[in-house]
Amino acid sequence: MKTYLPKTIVLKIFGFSMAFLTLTISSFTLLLAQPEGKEKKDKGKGSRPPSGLIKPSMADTIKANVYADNWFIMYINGKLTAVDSIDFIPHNVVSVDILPEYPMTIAVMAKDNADPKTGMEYGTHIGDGGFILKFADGTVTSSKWKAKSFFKGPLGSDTKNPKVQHEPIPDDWFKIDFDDSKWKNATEYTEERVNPKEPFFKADFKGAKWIWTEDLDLDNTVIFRHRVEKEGWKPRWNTKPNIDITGALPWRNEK
Ligand SMILES: [Ca+2]
Ligand SMILES: [Ca+2]
Repeated sequence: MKTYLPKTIVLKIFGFSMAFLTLTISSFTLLLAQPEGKEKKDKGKGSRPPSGLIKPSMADTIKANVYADNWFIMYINGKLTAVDSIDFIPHNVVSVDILPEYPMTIAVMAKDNADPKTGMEYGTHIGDGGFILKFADGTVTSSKWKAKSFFKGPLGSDTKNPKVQHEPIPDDWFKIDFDDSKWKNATEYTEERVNPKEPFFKADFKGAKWIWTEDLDLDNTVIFRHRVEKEGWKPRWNTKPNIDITGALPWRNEK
């Protein structure tokens, strides 16, 4: 016995198969076309710099860990780089990525928590300072740093009749060419003396020394400066920022 499918059914099956095949081919073509289209779009956005330009990458950056009792502001090569995000307590570690360029001039203003009129905190308490820093390039605080106090008090530790001494802070204290040659070297202190709080022990400060002036208690505003040399160093990158920050730092308008 011979069996056959009616002509209409055969046509329908054939038509369906053809439609399925066309759909498959067009999907495949679309899939192939997509990466090319995306690539073209990215190129249009200018992800690739003009030839000859080399941008720094995250691999060129280093980690900077800083801890101040109680507050600091840090400039590197004359540029504002980090500010302690918490003025007073809790004591915190500020950890930021920096793009190092050598020679590197580091300028830090550190402040103990002290009333400008009495030099004391919590009424009649004499608080102490302390500063420590470590960069992943091996830069650490030590007595090789320069240190100078600009606010001392209460003079003679006299808490009954407190007197203070302020010295004007030079406008250009953070600049690369500021002359600190007559400043004394910083004094190193032990960890026990400064008594840092928990966050200090969670960050890498290995090899760094606690520093301040020779008076950890009465000197309340201290500026530290240090220059890191790296002979023969050249940046791997050749791009420079075109950023004007005069409006962002109104107290620092360049003349
Ligand atoms: Ca103090
Ligand atoms: Ca303090």
